[in-house]
Amino acid sequence: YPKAFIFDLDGVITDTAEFHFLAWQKLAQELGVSMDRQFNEQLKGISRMESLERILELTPSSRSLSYEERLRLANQKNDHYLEFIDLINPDYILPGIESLLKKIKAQHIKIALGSASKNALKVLEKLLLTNYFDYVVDATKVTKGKPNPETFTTAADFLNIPYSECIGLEDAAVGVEAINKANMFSVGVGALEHLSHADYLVGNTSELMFEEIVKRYNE
Ligand code: B16
Ligand code: MG
Repeated sequence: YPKAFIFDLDGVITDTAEFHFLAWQKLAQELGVSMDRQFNEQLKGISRMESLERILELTPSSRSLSYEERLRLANQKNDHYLEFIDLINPDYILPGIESLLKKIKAQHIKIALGSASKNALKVLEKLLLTNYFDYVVDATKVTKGKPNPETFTTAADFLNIPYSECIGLEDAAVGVEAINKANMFSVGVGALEHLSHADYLVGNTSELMFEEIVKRYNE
């Protein structure tokens, strides 16, 4: 058996991507630019400030914004996001996730979170999932975000488990890249067109089966 499972949050445990999208869209409107779901794909898994930079690239006039002004915009987006997050509850856990967490726990395998979000702890609490996690890596614990492997290696280092005995689960292309660079086994959740580099790919979370993941890991 592998010794640890490291889960991404947004897009794997819960679909906060939708709330990030709505919050960014609200900010974009306030800035007088429009952004669609297609554009939102590239924001998955990357940090708040990096996401803001990509949105500001859509508005030529924003080039001159100072760091303080950018920070204010990022905070504004987060305020919008927190309003959405306040409304979530365990019904927002994606299908198959809680049963997978239970199966992993039953085998006494460690579970960690590897998220680029500064709001990860709050989201886990809202979903009543905190107790499943032996360690939580969020954006406050790493300096280099995905696709850098630091998010995942930080979790494995804390748990004192060799990277080759860890399995990472991700919905973002940069996230799968981070897992691969850490020399862990990557499980992608999503479409082949974005995640062809995953060691094992499923279309959605309801297809995540403990036995099958372990079988692929051992192959
Ligand atoms: P925050 P993950 C990521 O979470 C999201 O995918 C990404 O869209 C977001 O910008 C990032 O967290 C930062 O979130 O603004 O809450 O700090 O997929 O790594 O769990
Ligand atoms: Mg994600």
